[in-house]
Amino acid sequence: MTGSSPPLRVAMVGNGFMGAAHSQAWRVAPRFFDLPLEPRMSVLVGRDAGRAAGAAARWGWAESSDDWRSVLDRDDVDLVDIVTPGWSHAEIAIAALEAGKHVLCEKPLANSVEEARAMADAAARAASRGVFAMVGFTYRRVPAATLARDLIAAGRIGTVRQLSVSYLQDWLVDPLAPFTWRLDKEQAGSGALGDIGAHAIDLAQYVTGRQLVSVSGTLETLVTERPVLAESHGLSGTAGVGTATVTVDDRALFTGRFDDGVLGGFEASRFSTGRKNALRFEVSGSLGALSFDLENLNALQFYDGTADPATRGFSTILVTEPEHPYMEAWWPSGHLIGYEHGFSHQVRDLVDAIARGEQPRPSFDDGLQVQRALEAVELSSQNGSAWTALAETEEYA
Ligand code: SOE
Repeated sequence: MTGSSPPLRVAMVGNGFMGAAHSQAWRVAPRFFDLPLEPRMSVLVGRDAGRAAGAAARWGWAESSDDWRSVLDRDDVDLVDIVTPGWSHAEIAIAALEAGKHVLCEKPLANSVEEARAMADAAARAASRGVFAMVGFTYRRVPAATLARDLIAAGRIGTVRQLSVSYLQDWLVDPLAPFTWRLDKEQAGSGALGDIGAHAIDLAQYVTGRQLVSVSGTLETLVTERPVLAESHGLSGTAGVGTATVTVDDRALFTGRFDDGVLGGFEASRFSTGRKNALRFEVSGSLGALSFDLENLNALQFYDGTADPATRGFSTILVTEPEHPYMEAWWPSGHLIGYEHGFSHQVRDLVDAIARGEQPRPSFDDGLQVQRALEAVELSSQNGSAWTALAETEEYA
């Protein structure tokens, strides 16, 4: 516990699935990590006052509000955590940074490159005053993924030659699954591409330390009309009367060229029957390879090509040792962690960076880079999968 540390008073805007995950992290992180500032769960903001009050009571926020702007006027709020759909990120984040609040914003950063650029510019202005912004690509903080990054940076697989990254889910396989905000371009920006493909892009860039420079892609919508939503539960909900038109992709397939010439293969789909939350990568190098699957998130597969040929093969590293990233704070070796721990690690890293007066990563510039990749894939798909440079997205915006 950090009882004597100065407070970091947090307001969270949004109260859906991500609101629950972030609330848990704000509560748990200071109990397992020694943080230089003590997070206080001050205000939860939701559009519906009754729901916001209920969520605040359940998750442990001191107060609730139905007006995010009023929170920005308060002196007793230091950080705004944005867990709303993409369409509202830019407006809230820019206003919060201008009001002198640090910002944590869910991914993808925005619904367009234009919005993401405005957010990155606001973040740069704020950083010059010691106010910081971070985007929530939380899977960087799964210890096995962080370890993969460390091993690649240490040269353990030699020169990276190829990689493939996929993020596979199946919650839209049923054509009667109702229309939710994630299927509406106005609200979500894009479909599988932005919702889960954004994670794949960020993770690929983070783990390999490289940046995408051009892409060639195809987007596909497999079910174009769905029943309207009666009531939402988790990602989906119950169907009401009437239908709505799906305006985003269900599946995105693309290849991407990195700045050092490496070619990567990417897939993001919500139609991968049987795959629930399978974010996978495999990176192959001149001396070895690494392979990861979020559905088995405590494990990292490592092929050491320098080992004795008689016994070498992919081996499983159980990433639960105190020597592994973040793991010293948790349980004895072999006692597994879960999906939610990445959010606590995100809080730890954010709070540490703010206390040190340093830019937390992934920054809004990192979020802008991913947004440019998303927009380049969309442009490419509209142009018969033509290779499209990320730079072209700035002209397009
Ligand atoms: C739904 O596809 C979803 O909740 C995404 O929105 C999250 O970003 C991802 O982490 C899990 O799946």
